Amino acid sequence: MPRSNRFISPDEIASEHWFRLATGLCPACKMVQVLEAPPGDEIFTADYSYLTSGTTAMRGHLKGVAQSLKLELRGRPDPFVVELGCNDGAMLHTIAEAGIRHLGVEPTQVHADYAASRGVSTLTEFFNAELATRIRDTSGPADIIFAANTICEIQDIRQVFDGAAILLGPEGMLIFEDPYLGDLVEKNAFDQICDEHVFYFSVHSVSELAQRCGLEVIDVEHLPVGGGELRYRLARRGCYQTKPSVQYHLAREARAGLSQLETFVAFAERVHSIARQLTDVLSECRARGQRVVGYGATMKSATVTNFCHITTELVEFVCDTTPAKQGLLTPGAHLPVRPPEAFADPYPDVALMFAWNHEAEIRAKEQAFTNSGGRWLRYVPEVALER
Ligand code: DWN
Repeated sequence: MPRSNRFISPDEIASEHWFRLATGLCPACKMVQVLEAPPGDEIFTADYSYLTSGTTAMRGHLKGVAQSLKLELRGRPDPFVVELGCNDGAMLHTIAEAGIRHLGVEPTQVHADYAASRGVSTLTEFFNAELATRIRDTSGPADIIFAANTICEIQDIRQVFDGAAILLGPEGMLIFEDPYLGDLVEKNAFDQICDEHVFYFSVHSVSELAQRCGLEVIDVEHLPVGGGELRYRLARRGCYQTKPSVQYHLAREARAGLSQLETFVAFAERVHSIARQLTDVLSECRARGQRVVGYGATMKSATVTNFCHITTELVEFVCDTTPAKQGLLTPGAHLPVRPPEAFADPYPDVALMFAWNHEAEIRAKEQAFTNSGGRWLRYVPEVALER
């Protein structure tokens, strides 16, 4: 597979980096993870393209996170919030505006600079135990460490949890949200599997990891963002009473067999069937002379287009609102990425919904496409071409 967020120009095709995308289940701690992935400093380079504020859904979600953290910190003397992977400051700028002491740890320079322009204090570094010690020595312990779609992307994950145990105050909390293994399996969302997502967390695997670092999961919340995520709330062992949500999700995971290899063997079989069906439907559309365009050059679409061998023979191009992706080619499959205006110029017959986790927003925005007879083609949770 290619790197899922490396959109390239034609002259970069020959030097494109490929790696073996395979996942494994740890028999001991039940963590699901990729077996090989490029190191973080080769993924989160200075021009890393993903912008948290790039979609309405994520902007709104992270504003809500900031508002709830402000409420949680109300009444505390001089609280200190640290965000790991603050990206363009989509969450922290609200905390900064409220005058709450904060720090955004963001290794991608272009995003850290943009966050700083929004009044966010940033450090352009990767978080680890050494940096945690430095932050604590200079700024004191953190009341809250927050991360969204970040911790699952850090290979040396012990460094993150050990760092959190160093940086958090006695009653401090580590709150993070990442794509949920339960949703991935239930929705057949195989496109969530890619180089950036090193770990596919469950409450079981996060609890095991937390225990090894002197922390424990005290609450869990299921979120609709990103195709289905869990928000984990961790604290020092014994500091807080554990909420019923933890046992609820552990029981749910046991029923779903999320710790058994058989579950993932069956998942793989479903994915192969979806891949066959998707390429069959696309080939039939093209055989009938219909135009097919991709909607949303998502990171997730790199796995779909390369696993299903989707070329420009099947999908003409992909439209996307992200300026940094436009005019480039998608990773591996090399589908041209064009601005959103190209979608209606003229409308295709079929639109392949790569950004399925934003479907409601997209369908509302593209009502004219549907009204003109355009049809949406989905592949999550199964292949479905509208009638
Ligand atoms: O884990 C991650 C998730 C949170 O976001 C990151 N490592 C990378 C990224 O994954 P993704 O690219 O699959 O995320 P999205 O938010 O599903 O990507 C949406 C893409 O679709 C963006 O490139 C923007 C585009 N888009 C569009 O062109 N028109 C999105 C909407 C809603 C639209 O109307």
